[in-house]
Amino acid sequence: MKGCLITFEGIEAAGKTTQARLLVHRLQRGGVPVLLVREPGGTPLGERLRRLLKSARFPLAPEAEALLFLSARAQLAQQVIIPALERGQWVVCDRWADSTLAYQGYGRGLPLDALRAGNQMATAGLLPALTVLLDIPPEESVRRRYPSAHDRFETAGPDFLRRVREGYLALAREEPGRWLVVDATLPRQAVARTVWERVLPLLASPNPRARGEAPVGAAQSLRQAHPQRTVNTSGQEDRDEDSPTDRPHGEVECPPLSLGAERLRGRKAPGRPHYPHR
Ligand code: ATM
Repeated sequence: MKGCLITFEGIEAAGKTTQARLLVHRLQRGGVPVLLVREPGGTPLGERLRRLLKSARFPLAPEAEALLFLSARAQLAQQVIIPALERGQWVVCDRWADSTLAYQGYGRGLPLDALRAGNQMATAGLLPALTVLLDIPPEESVRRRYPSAHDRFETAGPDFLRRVREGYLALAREEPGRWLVVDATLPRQAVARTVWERVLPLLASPNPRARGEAPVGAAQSLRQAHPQRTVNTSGQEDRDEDSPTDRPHGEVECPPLSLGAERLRGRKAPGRPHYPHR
C-alpha cells in the first residue's frame, strides 16, 4: 500500500476531531492527497451503527457493543480505508482499533486477547503509521462537556473514563514507536504543532508499516511554512505560525468525515470543512 494511515485517539472532549481536521488541512495545503474519516462511521453502515451505539435508550451488552464497533470498522476498512491507501492517499482517522481496546477492553473489562483478534479481522491487519493519543484527565473531559453528557459513553461515569485513559496510556507504552502521547490540556495550536512535527518525518520517509512513498517535495514545501490565520469553532481567529498558506481556515477544502461513503455513492462532497453533528 502506498498511502499512510494516521489515527487520533483519546477520551471524550480531548480534541481529536479538531486536531484531525487541522492535520488534514495542513496535509492538503502541502498537496498531499488525504481523506478524513471517523469511527464508527464513514460508510452508510458505519453511520447507522454509530447512532445505535451512541444511543443510551436501550441496554447493550459489552460483547454486543464490541462486535458492533468491529463491524463498523471492518466495513470502513474494506470499503474506504484500504482502497484509499492503495490509491496512494493518506487517511486520517478519528478513532480506530485502539478505541476498542481502550473502551471495551480496559473500560468495559472484556478480554484484550479476544478484542485484538477481532481487530485483526476487522482491520485486515492494517496498523497505523502513527497514532496520536490526545491525553486529558477525566475531570477535564467532564469539565469540557459540562453541562451536556447524554450518550452511552458520556454518561458512563468518571471511573469508566479513568480506566479508558489508563488503558490508552498502557497501549502507548507497549508500542512507543507507533504512538505519540500529547498533553491535550495545552492550547490547541501547541498540540497541533507537536502533532505536525511528528508527521513531517512520515512525509519524508513514511513508516514501513504504511509502505508509503513520500509525496514528491511535500515535506519540503510544508517546511517552508508561512504564518497563517485560522478561524476556530467559536469564530475567533487564532495565529497559526506553522501553516503554509495565508488562506483562512474556512476556505480550505476539507472532506467531511463521511467523504468515503459520499465518493463511493458518486456524490460530490461539500467543499467546506464539515463534521456531521455528534
Ligand atoms: P466520538 O468519536 O464522537 O467520541 O464517539 C464515539 C464513541 O464511541 C466514543 N465515546 N464517546 N462519547 C468512544 C466510543 N467507541 C468505543 O467505545 N469503541 C470503539 O471501538 C470506538 C471506535 C468508539
